Amino acid sequence: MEQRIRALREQMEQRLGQVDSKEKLAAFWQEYLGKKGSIAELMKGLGAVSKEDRPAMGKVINEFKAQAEARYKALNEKMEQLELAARNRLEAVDITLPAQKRPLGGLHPLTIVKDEMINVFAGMGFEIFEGPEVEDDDHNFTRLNVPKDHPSRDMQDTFYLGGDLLLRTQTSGGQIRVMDLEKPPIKVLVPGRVFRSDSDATHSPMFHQMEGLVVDKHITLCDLQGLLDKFVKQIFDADVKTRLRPSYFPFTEPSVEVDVSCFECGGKGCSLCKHTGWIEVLGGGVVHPHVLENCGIDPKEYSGIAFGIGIERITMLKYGINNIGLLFENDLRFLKQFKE
Ligand code: 2NM
Repeated sequence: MEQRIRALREQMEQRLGQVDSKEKLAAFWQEYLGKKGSIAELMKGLGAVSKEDRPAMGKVINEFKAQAEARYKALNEKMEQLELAARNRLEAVDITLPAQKRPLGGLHPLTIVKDEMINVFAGMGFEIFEGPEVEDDDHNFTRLNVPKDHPSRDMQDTFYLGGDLLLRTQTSGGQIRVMDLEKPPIKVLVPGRVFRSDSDATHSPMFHQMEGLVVDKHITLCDLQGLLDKFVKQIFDADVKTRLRPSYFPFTEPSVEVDVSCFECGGKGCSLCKHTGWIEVLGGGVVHPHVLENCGIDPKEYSGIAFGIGIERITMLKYGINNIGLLFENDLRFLKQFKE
């Protein structure tokens, strides 16, 4: 029996070298330490050994068992370490890899230009006020010196909502509200969406306007000219000139149309300025005394200037956009060109 044990122990040491997986290690355990394994078999065989030899033999078998268990334990630990190392390799995260770039949106060209315009006027001390898009007839027309059934109401095709309500055709109702709330000096800018039943390459039924109002003592048309001259120089080009042409609005008297010298050709004449050297950019005038009166401001003491600028128009001129529809279609191929 001793010989057999020695042979088994040698065989076991050889077998150890071949164990390179958890499965093979489990088979190793079964073979030597399992219920039907070699060591259990040897234990059974002890019965056939003589009484005198039995304790010594049992000791040798136990030594074998302890050795097998120690070998198994060591291998199992080594196997677990290898497994952990393999898993760490597989799950490793390279924190030096650059992060995946996600597509990021940009500002709409109308927003870019609106912000630029607000910055210019804020620099001149204007405050920003916003009025409602759904206006009443009183704020949109009557108190702006456009009485009921007056033909100038036909100048803009209005979307009526029934009753006294309508979609504002300009933001001037906002200025009326400011004059109701505050006494002069007033210096306010009212940006917002306006609505007119009009649609072609340069007109959209919804567009954006920015109106301004200054009311104080001794305000004149000169102040308007100076203010708007500074505005166009900052928005277009420091070299552009302005010119005022007489015009008509019911809420201003005198009323003017403001042109800038063509920033494309410098005034020589080109397709942008239709060979006139000048481009119309906005309208304004001296606030009609009736409008001030309608807001409880004494026109003998105070005077005002007001202007209205179409944000789409300025945007189209600045970026050479020839169709207003492009500003509302939200085609990414168009919008991407304005990403900073
Ligand atoms: C324009 C042109 C001329 C204007 C007038 C007023 C108010 F409320 F003060 F009477 N707000 N806006 C005005 C005047 C607007 O847009 C082309």
